[in-house]
Amino acid sequence: MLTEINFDGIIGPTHNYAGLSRGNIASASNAGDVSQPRAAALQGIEKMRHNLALGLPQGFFMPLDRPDARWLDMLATTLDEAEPHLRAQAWSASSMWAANAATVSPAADSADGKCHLTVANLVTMPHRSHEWQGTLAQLRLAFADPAFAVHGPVPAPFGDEGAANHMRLCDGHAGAGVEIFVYGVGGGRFPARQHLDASKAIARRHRLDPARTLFIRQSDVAIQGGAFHNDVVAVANERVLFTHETAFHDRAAAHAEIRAAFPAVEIVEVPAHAVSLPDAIKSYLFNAQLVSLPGGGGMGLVLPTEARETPSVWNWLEAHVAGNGPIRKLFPVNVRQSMANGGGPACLRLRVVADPATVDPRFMADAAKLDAIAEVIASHWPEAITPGDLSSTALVTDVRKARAALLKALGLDELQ
Ligand code: SUG
Repeated sequence: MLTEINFDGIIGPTHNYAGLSRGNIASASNAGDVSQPRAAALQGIEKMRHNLALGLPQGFFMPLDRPDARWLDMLATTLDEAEPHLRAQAWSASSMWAANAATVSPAADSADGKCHLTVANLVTMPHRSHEWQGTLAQLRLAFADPAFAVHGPVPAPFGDEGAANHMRLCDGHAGAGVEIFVYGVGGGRFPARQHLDASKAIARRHRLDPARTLFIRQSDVAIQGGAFHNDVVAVANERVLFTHETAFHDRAAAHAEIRAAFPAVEIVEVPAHAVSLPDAIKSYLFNAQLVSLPGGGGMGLVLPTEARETPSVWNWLEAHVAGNGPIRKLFPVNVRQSMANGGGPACLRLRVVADPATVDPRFMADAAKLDAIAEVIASHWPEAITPGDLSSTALVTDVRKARAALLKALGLDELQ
């Protein structure tokens, strides 16, 4: 049966704070801090356990091979000799943010009836520009069934950041939907990471119906305020679009276009006077998983604990839940280690509408498997990484062993 599956990126053993993402306020302000890869990865597992316990199908992706010596080799340098900025870019565990792995169009939206996935090129940020090769290898394995079509990246220089700038409205996940691609226009202090030409190329490649495909411009205010992806200011699930007032460039026109394409839409907009853009970004209110609770329980919002700690946000949410809004339940989860690099609950997952029976079972989670993964993490992931540790050869050996142990535990050695 077709259902929405959330694939979370398992947080890799090299998780660290190198301040690599310009325009991402958390990444910049925590640069140089000591990271806790073990705690980070266990927080990610805990989130998966939580969602599985809600009755939501859950999958996962493996961390990539980092530090990426092959990439440094292409730059004619080595882990020992690389300049510090290149070394940090080679070490990044940024593939944990699976929302940036690919753009996914469910089968019902495509002319050929296949579920299409295009791996994101992530070319705007050097540390993320070398993720797609490892991610593509994994997507080809997980989604090898003929129900899927897995595509390589859109060519540079057209920046593509995957599902983080893509929303879908539908009556039930399995049915045909309206796909909304949100793009940014450059020229400001911070880069626009999703380009319109990339989004259009993906829509063509996925054989989407132009009548059910929208391209909407992200507001400069949001980008320059630190919303480096649309999923920092908006999230959609089934008929609901949950969005901040400042998310789109031309708010009224965007809402009108969305209503015209999908008349049943329920737009839940948080006004800036209730929650300021800085509060929305600091709390990651919108970087939440808006999920349909099994058994007709309405929708729930799996959101970071930071949202509970931000009074304007929590007040708005409590009033919404107490009223007649579509979000019936709030589930704060602790993903602080990821949050400190600008990655909330929604960044950590990629949504794929699929029949779980068509997915390679090695990528599907159950409680026992999550326990086994947690055990590998607890015994192999480093407890802490300081900026100076990135030049330690002993640490390189340790993190490679850690990843190899995980691949082995899951029967995924071919990703070595
Ligand atoms: O690309 N942070 C990521 C966070 C991605 C969040 N994803 C979504 N919003 N979907 C980024 O900016 C920081 C890494 C560092 O600074 O070490 C980083 O890459």
